[in-house]
Amino acid sequence: MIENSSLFGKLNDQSAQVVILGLGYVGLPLATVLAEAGYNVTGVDLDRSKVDALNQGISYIDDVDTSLLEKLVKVGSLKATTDFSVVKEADAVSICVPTPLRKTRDPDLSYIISVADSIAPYMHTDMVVVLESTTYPGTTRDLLLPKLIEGRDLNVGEDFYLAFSPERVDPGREDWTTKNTPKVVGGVTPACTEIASKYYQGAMEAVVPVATAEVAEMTKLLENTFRMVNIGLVNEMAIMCDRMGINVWDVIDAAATKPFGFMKFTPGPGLGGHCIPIDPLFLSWKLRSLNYTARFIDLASEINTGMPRYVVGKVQETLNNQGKALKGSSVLVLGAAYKPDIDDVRESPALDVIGLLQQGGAVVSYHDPFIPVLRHEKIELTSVPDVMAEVENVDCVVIITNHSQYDFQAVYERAQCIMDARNALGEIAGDDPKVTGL
Ligand code: SAJ
Repeated sequence: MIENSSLFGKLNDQSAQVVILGLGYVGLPLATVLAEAGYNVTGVDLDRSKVDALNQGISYIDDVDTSLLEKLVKVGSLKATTDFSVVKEADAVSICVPTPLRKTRDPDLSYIISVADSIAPYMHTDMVVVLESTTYPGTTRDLLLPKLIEGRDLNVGEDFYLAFSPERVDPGREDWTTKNTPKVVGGVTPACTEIASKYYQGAMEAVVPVATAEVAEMTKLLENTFRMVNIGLVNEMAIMCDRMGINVWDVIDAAATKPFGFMKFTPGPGLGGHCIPIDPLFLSWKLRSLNYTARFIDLASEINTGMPRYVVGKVQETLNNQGKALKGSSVLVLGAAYKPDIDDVRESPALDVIGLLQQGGAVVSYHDPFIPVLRHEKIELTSVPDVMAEVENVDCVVIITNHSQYDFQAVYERAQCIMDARNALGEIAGDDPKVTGL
């Protein structure tokens, strides 16, 4: 009986030794929550600066409070190392390493493979391993499991346990955190689901056991594909409304008054971030290997990746209305981060818009209060020091990221013309022809 195993007992009273592999925006919050719950947690990362910072009780992740980290390190509940051999003493291991896409847009599982190879020599009986990195269905069972048991007499679901649990960390969000966001857990066997659920039940407010690791892997992909496809839909709505001379923002606000059966998404200059543009492509890649085309994902991806070019076309239209050509005009890109009030430019549409403007012969500058320098492919720009002076000086301002600290009333009054890709001006502009929207 599982309940009689020593592992179950250690998970039940949180006396278990826990190892978190990867101390980034997922791993560090997870390590902190598990240590706070009473587990004895060791974080492992190849980045010595992360390991040193953690051992000094210094948080390098905004979502993790330094005073809490300092307390946990001081009482000995949490420490860090670069040495994977700590796994040989571990009762529970969570893998929180990146799963990016390659340049060819297919999944890069090299981090998962590297970690699996690093811990395989230390695998032992009576332990549970949980993969948290977003990936395509089947990774846990078909790729990770064989690497962990290769050459060892370990039977999954009997001697040790293996599961998948999607990370649902939204950096910067304060209402839903690692601790209170329901934790989906799916095992390679039912016993794996039970043990992995027990592991997280000791620290999370709600654990949602599901039948298999594949269900858990697919859950995450549905969550983020749902978002990506709906953003693609609303971006196409913006294009269609523009063709008909209808204000798409009025339409969306009116639709959002429906108290059921509708969820508000807003159009924009494209899809940024390390989750939404990426995760659905894991699914479409996997399905291609099964000779199936995930048409919604491909279409939404086509629409979303086409938005930067659509925005640049609108900039040309805006300048044209002023009797100016894009070539030789000065254009200020306002906001470079992929969404407001953060400092992350990964996959940001601002990068595409800047590149396309430069290709069109515009003299491009940018401002972002969180991003002092932009280096990406042929882009090498520094955020302008005086944003309002630049707003006044350029031929056109294009609003890409509506950081809350911008004074859009002042931007409207001082700019010669504006392309507003976020409806940041709202009612400020009225029907002023110097302003165009999506
Ligand atoms: N975007 C739109 N229109 C929208 C919503 C977003 O154009 O209606 C754009 C944003 O500008 C951004 C991109 O999509 O460029 C992604 O935005 P996001 O709000 O989805 O933010 P992310 O990338 O930080 O997504 C994360 C995800 N969290 C995890 O994967 C754990 C996502 O599942 C969350 O739903 C999302 O945060 C959130 O709700 O904040």
